[in-house]
Amino acid sequence: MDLNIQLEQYAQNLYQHTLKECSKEQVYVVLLNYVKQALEDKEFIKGNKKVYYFSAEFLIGKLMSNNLINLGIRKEVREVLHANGFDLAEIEELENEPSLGNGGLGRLAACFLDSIATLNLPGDGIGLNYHLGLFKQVFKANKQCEEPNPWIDDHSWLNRSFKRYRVDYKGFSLHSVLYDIDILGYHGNKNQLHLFDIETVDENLVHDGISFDQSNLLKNLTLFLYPDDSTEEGKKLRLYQQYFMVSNGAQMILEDLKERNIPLNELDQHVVIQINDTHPSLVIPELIRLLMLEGFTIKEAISLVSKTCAYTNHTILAEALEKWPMSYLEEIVPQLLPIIEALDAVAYERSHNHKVAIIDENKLVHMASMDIHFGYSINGVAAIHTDILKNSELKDFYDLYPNKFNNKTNGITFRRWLLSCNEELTDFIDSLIGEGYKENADELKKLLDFVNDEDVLNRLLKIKTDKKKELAAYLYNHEGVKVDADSLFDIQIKRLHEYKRQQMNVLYIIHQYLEIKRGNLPAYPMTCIFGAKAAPAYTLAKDIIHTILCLSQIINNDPEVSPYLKIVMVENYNVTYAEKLIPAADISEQISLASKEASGTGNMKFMLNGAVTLGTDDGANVEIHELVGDNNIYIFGVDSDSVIAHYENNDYSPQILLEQNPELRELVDFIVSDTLTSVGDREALERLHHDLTYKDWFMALLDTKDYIETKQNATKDYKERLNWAKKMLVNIAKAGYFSSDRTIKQYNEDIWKL
Ligand code: GPK
Repeated sequence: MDLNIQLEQYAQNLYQHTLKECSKEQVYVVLLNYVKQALEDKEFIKGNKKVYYFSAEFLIGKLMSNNLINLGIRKEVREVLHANGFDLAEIEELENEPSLGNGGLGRLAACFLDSIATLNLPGDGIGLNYHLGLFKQVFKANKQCEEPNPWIDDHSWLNRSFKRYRVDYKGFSLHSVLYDIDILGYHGNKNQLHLFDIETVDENLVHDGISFDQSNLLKNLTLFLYPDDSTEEGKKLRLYQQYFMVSNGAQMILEDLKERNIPLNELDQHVVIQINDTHPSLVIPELIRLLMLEGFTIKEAISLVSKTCAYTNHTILAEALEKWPMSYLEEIVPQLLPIIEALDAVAYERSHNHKVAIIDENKLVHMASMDIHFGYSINGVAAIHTDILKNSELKDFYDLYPNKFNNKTNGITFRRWLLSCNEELTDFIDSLIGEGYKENADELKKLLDFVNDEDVLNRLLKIKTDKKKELAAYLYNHEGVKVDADSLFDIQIKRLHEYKRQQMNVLYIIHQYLEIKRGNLPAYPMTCIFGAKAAPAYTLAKDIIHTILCLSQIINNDPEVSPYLKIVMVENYNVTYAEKLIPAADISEQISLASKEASGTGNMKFMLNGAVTLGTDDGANVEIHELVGDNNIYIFGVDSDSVIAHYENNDYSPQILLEQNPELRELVDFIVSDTLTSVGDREALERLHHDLTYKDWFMALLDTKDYIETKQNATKDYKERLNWAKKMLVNIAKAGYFSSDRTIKQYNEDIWKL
């Protein structure tokens, strides 16, 4: 039936209005109901074997635009709405962004769900339905404050399921409820994201920002993602959450097999569980426990589960490799302890090496160790990351199980990160090489035919400028800052972490500020944009945000400086913001300390949208560098082997660097200058200054000089507009490798075998 007539019917049924009479909010609900029905009418992807992607985070972003694209009706919907006086972009804007993730790991899970469905593979996500999400970031007095981020309302994509399970903790049980979100493949059928919850969560428990009574599980279990774990109670709450996720997921999987009359001893032939980082690792002992309840011996259960589970590692930072005290497990899930002890014994029998123990001498249970011993695959997320796992971080495990280790370089879904967020560029690419690249991303290479075509290069520049103008208008409305769309947009958006080195970017900005003050004007005016949330208990990360906000206040209000330099730190950076920022970027900042960024995925999104990378040879930057070649990327900094050697020899000293390098000292000292302390909190600024001077654990000062020089070169090159456009074109053309469709094909061929 005609789309217009159908939407009119929804408007009539819901509001007794014609479309034209509806408010924007009502039009959103009309569209939501229409699309939800269209999704309901789609078939589930079927198959003999299915992957379950277990993840604490699913950073799915708004879903309307992507569902319209995958249904193949976005343009048609736009026209119908337009004919009725509405702008689709404005309607899409009204959707709340689900706050179910934190950073790259959660966004990767979301891209993977999209690609799994697009490749017509049976695969569902398993996670939790956090009511208040991570947190909403607001800036007050140049500082990050945290507020709850409620995202669920009457009009969401969640579908209530009838499935319910009982999850036993020591002394009590919780009954779950389940919400499902349909995940539609591009022009295809659907899978689901299953989000478990309890019925009794009480959002009114929260007061003063995001604090709440952490003891009352019935009311708080699924309030927040990553509740504050600086207290013991908070740590335990995270354990309660993890067990809730995996027990529900495991029960659902076994129930499904039974319903399909599949004998449970064939588990591994019908199910793969992909464990996304260590948060879901307890699924291993839980599944073993459930199988034992079904009559399997522990030996049989271990063997089955070991053929079913696969683990992905996302970092070499020790802080993210979880270790749980046995005493917590005893207190919360005592039923798992004998199983974990048995697993520890098997691990020792196999290895005779305490370095790969599951339970260490301090009675800590190492989740990653359990995953590696009792999963059949362990993968890193970029080539260099997997190499570091094999050769240093997890070397003892690699020696034990060389065949389990494999690399799966991350990817991104082009549906969201090109088709949805940059329609202008998408249409232009369509006009040059056709639409084949939407199913087969490698075809983007055909763009290389146009690398000397001036018309094409000029069109590319024009599209970039248009996206920058759009962003500038948005920044003016939302951040109250006027930026010049003709300046170079330099963007660093990612979680705030010392290893990602936003503080090094700060030193660059200070350098530019001081130079401009001395009358040395830059080669090109620049707008430096940041977006980042800091973990609420991560003091130094918050100090870095504070410094950026203070700098922006000083610089943007200085008439001598602001024509050449502007600083914007956007509030509450999230997926929706990324979709506006990335298409408008000229330079993509990927400046982590070599060896520390497992992959990065923002780097891929920028590249696909024609930004040029300024980065270290770290994570997937290494593969980007190989693909685009030296001329189309700006690489600087010490390499990962040297960094690893510095840590091993313990020979890095920021103090010595500062003594030898007065220019560097001037930059660092500016952090505690009168200029900055006049607008900032002296204590916070001094803390950062002190850290950089005496500790600098992630060696920002080691690369600062090279970073500044390389960025100056990029700025100079940027002036040669056509030459720069060639770099943009090559980056887009070579981005095909980073489609998550490619990544998922490799997961399937090497690990899942669906
Ligand atoms: C890695 F360990 C973790 C974590 O807890 N959260 C997270 O977002 C990221 N990550 C890595 O930092 C990125 O380099 C990587 O691209 C991303 O996971 C996806 O693999």
